[in-house]
Amino acid sequence: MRFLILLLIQVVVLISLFTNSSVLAVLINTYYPEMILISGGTFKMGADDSGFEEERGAENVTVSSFCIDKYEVTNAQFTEFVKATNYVTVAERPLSKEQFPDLPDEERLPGSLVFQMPKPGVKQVQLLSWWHWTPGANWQHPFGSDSTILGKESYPVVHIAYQDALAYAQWAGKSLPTEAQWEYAARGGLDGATYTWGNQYSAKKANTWQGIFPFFNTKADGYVGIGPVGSFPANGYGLYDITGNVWEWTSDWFSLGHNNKAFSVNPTGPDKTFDPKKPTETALHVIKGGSYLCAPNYCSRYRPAARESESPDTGTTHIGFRLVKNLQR
Ligand SMILES: [Ca+2]
Repeated sequence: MRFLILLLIQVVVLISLFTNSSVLAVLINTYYPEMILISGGTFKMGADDSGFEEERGAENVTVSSFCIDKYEVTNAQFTEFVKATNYVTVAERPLSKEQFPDLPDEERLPGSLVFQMPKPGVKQVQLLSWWHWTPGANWQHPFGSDSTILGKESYPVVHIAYQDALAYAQWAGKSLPTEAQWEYAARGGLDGATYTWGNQYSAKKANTWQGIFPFFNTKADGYVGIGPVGSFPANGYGLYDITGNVWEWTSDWFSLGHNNKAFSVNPTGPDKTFDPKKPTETALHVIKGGSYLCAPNYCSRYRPAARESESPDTGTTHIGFRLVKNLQR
């Protein structure tokens, strides 16, 4: 049945190329109500004036029409996947002796990195010292074994490593977005704008950090941590939390800038990864959108052009994902 629906959609995609896409939109809305049909087009990918080297070399990029999830994948959706497949996430597996030969056994326990605000009164901390390896932290226990997602079914799932997101995508019959698909969708038709909603920062448009990161959060946007998906206004294409709340995996390898994408159609990223901030890492994927931990005084990555590299085996309390459905093969 699923195959027939997909076949039907592809036939309609072909017809739509010559007529109009309203039939396709109705079909998508019927069979994939959790997704939005994004009409393909050309946009300026990246930002030359943001002050971040990795975003430079903004170039025209074209993407074909595709569908993308309206929301970040939620705890409820991930629960369905795990119930159906008995999948065990990376954070729930012990660290192997082969990969980490020097670690003592007690440090091989399953776990993940959890953000912790410095203690009150602390005014200076080392960079990244707010991340704490926490045994027992995983998608079902985001802050360690004593924490729970009960009552947080509509929150985005977190502590998701790249291969966890891929496994979910395979089960759902969808794909991780390329960086180009993600950024085109995130811009919501506002080509060249700094934010998904325009050019002025607003605490009311996305779940970000207000106050001085990492020391205090004024909660001006209503949330100190992650919030239920859809708590902030949608962008121009009807996508919620595409910036802020949690970072989202893309399928591209990370490298600096965009010059390799000039005038390209449906780019899938460079052949290999390189991030001068992490010179020994050879496999880093692009994550997009920033999170509830992004503050104006720190990383400001709640922008469609913003990008960061992440190791595929790293989840943390602020990385999740959303998926696409490609309409053309
Ligand atoms: Ca997000």
